[in-house]
Amino acid sequence: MTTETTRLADMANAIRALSMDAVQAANSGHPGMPMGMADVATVLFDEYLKFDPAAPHWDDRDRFVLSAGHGSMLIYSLLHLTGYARPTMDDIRNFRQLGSPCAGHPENFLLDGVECTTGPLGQGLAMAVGMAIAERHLNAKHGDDLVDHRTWVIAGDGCLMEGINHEAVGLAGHLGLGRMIVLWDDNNITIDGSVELSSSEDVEARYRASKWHTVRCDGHDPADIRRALDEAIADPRPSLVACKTVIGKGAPNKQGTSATHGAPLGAEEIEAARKELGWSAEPFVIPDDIAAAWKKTGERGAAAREAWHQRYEADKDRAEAYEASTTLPGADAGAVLQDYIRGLVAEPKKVATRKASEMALGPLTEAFPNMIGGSADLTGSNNTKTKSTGPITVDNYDGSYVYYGIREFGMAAAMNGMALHGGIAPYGGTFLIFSDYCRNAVRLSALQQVGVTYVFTHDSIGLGEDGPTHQPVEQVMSLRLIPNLNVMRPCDTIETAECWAIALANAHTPSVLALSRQNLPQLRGDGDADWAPLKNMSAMGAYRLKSAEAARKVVLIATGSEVALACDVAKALEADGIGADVVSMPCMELFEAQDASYKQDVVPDTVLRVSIEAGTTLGWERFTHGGSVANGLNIGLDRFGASAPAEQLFERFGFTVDAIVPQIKAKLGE
Ligand SMILES: Cc1ncc(C[n+]2csc(CCOP(=O)(O)OP(=O)(O)O)c2C)c(N)n1
Ligand SMILES: [Mg+2]
Repeated sequence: MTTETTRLADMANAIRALSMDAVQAANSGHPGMPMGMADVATVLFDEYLKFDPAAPHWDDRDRFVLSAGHGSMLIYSLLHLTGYARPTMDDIRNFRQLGSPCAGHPENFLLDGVECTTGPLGQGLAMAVGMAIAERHLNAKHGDDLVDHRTWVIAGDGCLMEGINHEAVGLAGHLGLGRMIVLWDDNNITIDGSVELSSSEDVEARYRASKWHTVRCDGHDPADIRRALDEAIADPRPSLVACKTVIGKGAPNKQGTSATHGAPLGAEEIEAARKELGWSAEPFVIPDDIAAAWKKTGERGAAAREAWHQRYEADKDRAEAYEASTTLPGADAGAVLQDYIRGLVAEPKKVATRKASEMALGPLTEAFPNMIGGSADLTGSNNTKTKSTGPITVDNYDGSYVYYGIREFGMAAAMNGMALHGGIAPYGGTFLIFSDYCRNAVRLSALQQVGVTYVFTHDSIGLGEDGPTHQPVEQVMSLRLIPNLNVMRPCDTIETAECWAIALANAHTPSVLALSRQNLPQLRGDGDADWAPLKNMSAMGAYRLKSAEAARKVVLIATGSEVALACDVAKALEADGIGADVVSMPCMELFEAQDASYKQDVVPDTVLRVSIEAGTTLGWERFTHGGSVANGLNIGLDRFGASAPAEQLFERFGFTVDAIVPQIKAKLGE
């Protein structure tokens, strides 16, 4: 062997040793994938990937996504060996243990160099599509001098088999994201055994049909890997590099079988692997010469980063433009909406909240060109497009609107990727009912702490004639189950604008806007103009929209389209001398975050409380039950809807003054 071949083999074996030893120590984990892809990853990091462990957030770094997140020891090994501050060797020793950043699957919020959280197969690759869109978009704006990086993905058979892969690959091919390169760990093995057990697909043919370039290589031959990567880089299309590998490569008795996929190799097999690989070092010890070789690899990118900084410093105007266009809206969003909201106070508008969202997006997208919108083929229904947002196309990445096609999951994952890339505030729409199609990506927005805004319209039986397949029942409440997600259901134009301001102000908490198809009266306005600046009432999560006139006997709590109904119910009760507060609760999560005295003031547990929401009642008890009075009422819908005009459905399912008032009176014993 030449010294160069030996050097690369030693470096790859360091990954193999760390991976099998860490999994053995944890007595859980996945050694097969890191051992199989060690050679490919070594060539990638040693010669191709643009990165600098000393500056892990450098804007123009290449993005590396380990989509096959179960192979987490691969990325932990790479980060450690190339000189990132973390993980330390102790972190790796504590792989999968409480407190170690080396979690079971890679988490973006635990380690620099982990660009996104992976483990749910397929989503890493789909997020990489969003990163690649962000890169091309910013490149179109600022040129090669400031934005010129690639997005590399390591994906397994599972990532390519998942449904989301079809969406992601279709979108990337259509948009011609030529700087995205997927390295497929083509080992023909999944958990159950051979891929042939479950698939007969010609993966490469599918990619080619979706306008991708494909090339094959021997994933254990550095020269062949180089040849394939060079070809991938040279081709203007996104590339799939099928790397033929042996899972668990180096474990003499288990390699090539699913036995290496997700279990420790065992002391005996590790001993045999050490012999096979010629690796005599103790566990968690890297021989000095090999550690030095890896260190050098980690220092390779410093020059490129330095050169980038020099270009950045050289042109002050360009640098300022870059900073301005990559700074997220944040709290400025609220300021931008002030005039618009004052206009609504002066001249109330009765429109659907999906329309109110479009109206708020007008000034927002004009003020913040880094808002990239889109819809999964429901642009006209989700009202996500504004005058100032032109499409992003293969010929013009400078636009700010993505026609995602009928790809809800792909859209949501791509939005996560854009947000993770940085410099972009993504938002995208579909019908609320199809949030279930992209739910795991919504969950990953929350877990990854990224500021993605979901515009989910047609939020209840109020959508009418499309019927129960399209009418959300459990969706609003079930989205509220996801931690670190603000689910907002505004009741009118002003609340919708406030919710947009909240969504954009939270760069680390994603938001769902649940918006109506049907027109809703504007309920806010009175007293709003007294504030300067305007007070964002929705930011409290819930607030008293109307105070009882007669002695207060009931507090009505409602969201979205049912707030107007609650106002009508209150009016009827007041006519009979029963005082009723109306509380609008656009966001349960934000209300829960308020202090106890505010919560007690708005939703006192000394008065009968009644919730009204055209959806699942489960969960509302926390605001209506307990305290010093009898348990309250939960008016909602715990069955599927029906196909009919909206007004008839609200009538049929009891969302009327006539149906609700007697129930409240009975509770009060009146
Ligand atoms: C969406 C999803 N479904 C199932 C799993 C559980 N799972 C983890 S790895 C894996 C097999 C993946 O096979 P492959 O990508 O070929 O990985 P390899 O065995 O080659 O390492 C499965 C089913 C998961 N992590 N995500
Ligand atoms: Mg596999």
